[in-house]
Parts: sequence; C-alpha cells; structure tokens
Amino acid sequence: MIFLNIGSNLNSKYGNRSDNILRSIELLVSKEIKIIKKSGFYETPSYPDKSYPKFLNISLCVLYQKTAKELLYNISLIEKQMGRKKIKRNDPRIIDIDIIDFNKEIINHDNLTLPHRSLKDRNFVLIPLKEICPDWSHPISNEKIDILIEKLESSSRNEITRINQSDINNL
Ligand code: PH2
Ligand code: MG
Ligand code: MG
Repeated sequence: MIFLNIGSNLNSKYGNRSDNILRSIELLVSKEIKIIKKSGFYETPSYPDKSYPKFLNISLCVLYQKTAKELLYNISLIEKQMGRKKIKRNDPRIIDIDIIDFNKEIINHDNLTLPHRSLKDRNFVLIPLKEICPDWSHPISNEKIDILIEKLESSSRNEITRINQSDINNL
C-alpha cells in the first residue's frame, strides 16, 4: 500500500489551504494515481517554527502502477504546476505532497528517502495516517502506529485538530 501526506499553509490562486489540497488530489488523479482512502483535514502548528501559518494536512492511501521514482516525479510536476516556488526546508508552502510509505520499500537516495525520514515524530503524519490505516506499521522498525503515536511528545499529540467537514469553508 502507498501512503501520501499532503500539507498546505498558504493561500494561492486556487483558494485557501483546503482548496489547495483538494486541487492537488484532482491533479494526482489526472496522473493515474488512484485514491483508495482519504483522511479528514487536520490542523497543526507549523513545525518547527510555530510563528509560520498553521498547516492543514491530509493522509491518502493510493494505488499506483509505476515506481516510487516516477511517483515522485509526477508529484514534483504537480507542486510546480500549482505554483510552488523553490523554498527552504520547512518554509511556508502552498502545497507539499510527501510519499510516506511506498509498499514498504526502503530507499535512500539524495532526493527520495523511503519510508519518509521524519514520519515517526510528526503528529501531522501519524494521526491522519492512523485514521485511514489503523493497522499500519513502520516498514523499518515494524512499530505499530499506535506505539509511534504514544511515543510523540504529549504537546504534539494535543496540538492537532481534526476539522469538521462543515467547518472546512470557514477556515
Ligand atoms: N511540513 C513541513 C514543515 N512543517 N508542519 C506541519 N504542521 N505540517 C506539515 O506538513 C509541515 C510542517 C515540510 O514539508
Ligand atoms: Mg513535507
Ligand atoms: Mg515535500
């Protein structure tokens, strides 16, 4: 199974953060990426600099017939197409699509590390992922997602809000 995490903490010509995420999902579908499951939207402070705008994040389970490298290439095209500029690590962005787990493959290349290198201590990755795959476990350590969530700092476990569908237009 393939899991992606999408985040946004800036408005764009497409609209607000949730519009950006929904637009990116349409573009993924247009690249032969089939959406199997989609979590709700979660809001979290920007990591590590909480003075930046808050993020919305979502987790997806997808089907894709080609390689992780080709998926990454298509994701980069979508990010560029949506107007994402070259930015420094952790700077605000209109869209960020990260591959979290690609069929449990382990890859260590300059521009692609699988599973995602920092997923273990990111509330905005683990908690939406648990919503769509409560049985997920880490491809290297084999730790269950519940254990990884228990290991989060209690502050980061608390600093995440699932957004009600009815509130999505009032963010
Ligand atoms: N993505 C980052 C940096 N910081 N913080 C939150 N809350 N959500 C993100 O998706 C995120 C972040 C780099 O991609
Ligand atoms: Mg990211
Ligand atoms: Mg990214």
